[in-house]
Amino acid sequence: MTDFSRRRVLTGSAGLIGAGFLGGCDAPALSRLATPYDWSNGLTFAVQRWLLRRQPLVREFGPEAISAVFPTINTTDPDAPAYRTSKAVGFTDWKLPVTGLVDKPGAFSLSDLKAMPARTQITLHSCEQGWSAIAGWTGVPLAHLLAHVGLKPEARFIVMRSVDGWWDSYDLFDALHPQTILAYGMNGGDLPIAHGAPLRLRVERQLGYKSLKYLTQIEAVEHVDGFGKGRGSMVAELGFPWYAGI
Ligand SMILES: Nc1nc2c(c(=O)[nH]1)N[C@H]1C(S)=C(S)[C@@H](COP(=O)(O)O)O[C@H]1N2
Ligand SMILES: [Mo]
Repeated sequence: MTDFSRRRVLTGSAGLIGAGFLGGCDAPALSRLATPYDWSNGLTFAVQRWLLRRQPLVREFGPEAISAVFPTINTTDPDAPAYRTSKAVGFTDWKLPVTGLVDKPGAFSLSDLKAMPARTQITLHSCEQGWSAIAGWTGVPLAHLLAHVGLKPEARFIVMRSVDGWWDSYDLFDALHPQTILAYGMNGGDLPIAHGAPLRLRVERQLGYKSLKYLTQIEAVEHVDGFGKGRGSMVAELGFPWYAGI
């Protein structure tokens, strides 16, 4: 990008903020502007949303680009008793509740999800801990599941929970992106336990930590203030930003 166009982008986004974009938005990334870091994070968030306003796809690779080794990190085999029982029967008893601000709340088995339209994408995963790797992911677009249960107009964030206590929230900008999928397959096979079986999120425009593994629940909400300490995610309570855009 030239200096000129960079300046135009920044001026444009400042205008956007000035016009009330910031004031009218309660995304956790924008709601706490206590420190210079919060301000710069809020600006990055606004610029990213503005640059990607037409929701372009992230780069997808051919099968030859798939990494020979894709690291596994943090939780790799949850020890929750309910998880172990379900794992022992190949997750045939597993169900994903979808609740909150939806017209038809429901609970979906793995075969329910596999019967829905599937998307396969070979993408680059970048972990905040300093590594990246390419893999192919297969799953149902979150937008499809949300349309299936009927998102109510008041819904503005999607809160997800995992069996190991991780939880996070996503604005609809990320939740409805075509490459945001609930993945049950990896590199042509079943999703391995270490990578989040039976179901993990892939949210491709965010760093690795936003792609929750071992999903247990999806809830549509209007505000995220009421969850935990009101910071929008478990990792935000540990000091990472709620928003991790790349
Ligand atoms: N539930 C849960 N989700 C998680 C994590 C975790 O420990 N628990 N680790 C996160 C981080 S930091 C990264 S980089 C990716 C790692 O996914 P992988 O183990 O498949 O490489 O999962 C993310 N999602
Ligand atoms: Mo990560």
